[in-house]
Amino acid sequence: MDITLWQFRYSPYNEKARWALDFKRLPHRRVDLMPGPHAGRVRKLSGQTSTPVVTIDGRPVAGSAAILAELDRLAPEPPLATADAEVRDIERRFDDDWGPRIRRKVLALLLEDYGYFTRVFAEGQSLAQRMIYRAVLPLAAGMVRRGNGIVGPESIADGQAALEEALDFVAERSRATGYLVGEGFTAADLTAASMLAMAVDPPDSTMARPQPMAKSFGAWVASSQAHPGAAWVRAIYARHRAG
Ligand SMILES: N[C@@H](CCC(=O)N[C@@H](CS)C(=O)NCC(=O)O)C(=O)O
Repeated sequence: MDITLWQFRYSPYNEKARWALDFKRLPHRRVDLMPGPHAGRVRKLSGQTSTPVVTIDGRPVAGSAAILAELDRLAPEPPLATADAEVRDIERRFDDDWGPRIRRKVLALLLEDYGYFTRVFAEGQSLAQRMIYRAVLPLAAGMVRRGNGIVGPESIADGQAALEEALDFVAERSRATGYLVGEGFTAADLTAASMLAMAVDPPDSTMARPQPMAKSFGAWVASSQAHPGAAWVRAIYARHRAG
């Protein structure tokens, strides 16, 4: 099976696909794309512009939930329980509600420092590409804000509220067994931890942002570390995020 993941490096949805591929121990190739310039290539591959996209022997699967379900079908062991209604429900809540809201806060903070924004989103690209990315960023910033629903201070404050709700949710929900559904690791844990990694920045992980962080962004990441939900994210990463 020839599998390629077309990805952004620092995106929780892309992290979901990456994590699932690693969890299933499926050999694959990763192609790093830069948000913005990615659009033409991803549209050609999949008929839409959103990442992640996985191609399996040339067949595109787009969207993190569809990718997890497809990988669970292709490689049933170890299972992610993507067909379980409770798992799907939690995955959807993070994918469609908490994730996009938290992302607004993250992007608003990152856009306060164009140099750091470029380090995060153009990491791994050539020097020339990073320079061009940095140069056009002031012109593209409005588009990034609009495209992600950052329409004013309320939308950013709402991102903070979403983070707090989601951290409380995982702390409460994992209290009995350490997991969000039942007694073992599922797509619900993978999804929640990937989304919350935006704020928790699990150490030595594929979601750890370049160091040193921009000042206000670093202060924000530091501000939630003591929350029991953040401790849960770090524990899930330490226990289940190999690769
Ligand atoms: N519901 C989608 C959301 C994916 C998503 O929002 N991807 C963002 C990166 S975090 C993206 O690729 N944005 C660029 C675009 O849509 O053109 C999923 O679960 O994969």
